[in-house]
Amino acid sequence: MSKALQIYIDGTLCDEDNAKISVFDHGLLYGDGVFEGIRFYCGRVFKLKEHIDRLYDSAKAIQLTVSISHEEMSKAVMDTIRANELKDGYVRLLVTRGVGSLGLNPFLCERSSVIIIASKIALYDEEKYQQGLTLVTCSTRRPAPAALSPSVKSLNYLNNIMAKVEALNAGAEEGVMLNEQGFVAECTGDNVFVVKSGKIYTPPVTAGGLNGITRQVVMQLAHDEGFELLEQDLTRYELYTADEFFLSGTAAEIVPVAKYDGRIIGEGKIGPVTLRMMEFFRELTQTTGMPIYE
Ligand code: PXG
Repeated sequence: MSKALQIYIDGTLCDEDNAKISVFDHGLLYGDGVFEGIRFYCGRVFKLKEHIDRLYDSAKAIQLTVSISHEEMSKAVMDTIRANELKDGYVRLLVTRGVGSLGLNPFLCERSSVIIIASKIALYDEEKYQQGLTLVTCSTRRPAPAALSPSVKSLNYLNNIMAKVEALNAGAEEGVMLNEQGFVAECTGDNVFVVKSGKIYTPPVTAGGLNGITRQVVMQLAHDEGFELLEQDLTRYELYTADEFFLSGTAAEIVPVAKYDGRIIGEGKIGPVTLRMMEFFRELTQTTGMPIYE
């Protein structure tokens, strides 16, 4: 039997069986809260500062006061990984609105709660990283920024989950989500990139996707390696006719797409630019990040 995970809740580490929160927490009642998914590799946390900064930005945007500082949050993440004696894995960091009453008013919640889970994650089967994913377009659209900013990484993921359900029902691994105008926004938990005639394209954040940290890493790598990368509105046409198509995300890392809405992408196998980006990304994750055990 594997050892019980040590879960961080508001400054205390406890066994997973005892890691419990109130049924009156507005994170549960209303999806009122924010989260991050962070990876660590070879005993180093990848892009920790970027994730913590985005968490606090999400919190600020929904007027949620995080009870601890950025530095305390970083330390809590490190402590939780150490308590679980992990070197490679995935951290789920949540800040919930906290315990309140039955009623929407978030200001009746006394104190937000911080929950940190350090564990493992595998989104897609290993062979998909060689063969590529099958994608479909979802009819579920990303909400307009005026409804709910897609930049807020909130605990309310029902929009993305409904899109994922559509993709799975269609026998695909992932779904492409469009915005209200019909431009490509992102996938249900990953950002989208295509390659055409040697240039890399990705939708701008204003198209309705999250400004993924892996997305930013891909953009930086592309720049460093001399690729031309353009942020521009994309339609399904540009995805269908791409030479290569790949997704980026903390959980997914970089994963190629082989088939989309029945169309074979490029030659139907992992393309040279995607392969290079995967290699560069791997190199970066193995050699950078905040050391956990020093
Ligand atoms: N878009 C959305 C909607 C996301 O939730 C990304 C893009 C990629 O962003 P990062 O910063 O990770 O490169 C995300 C984050 C999952 C899962 O289980 C996915 C994410 C987070 C947590 C869980 O699929 N993706």
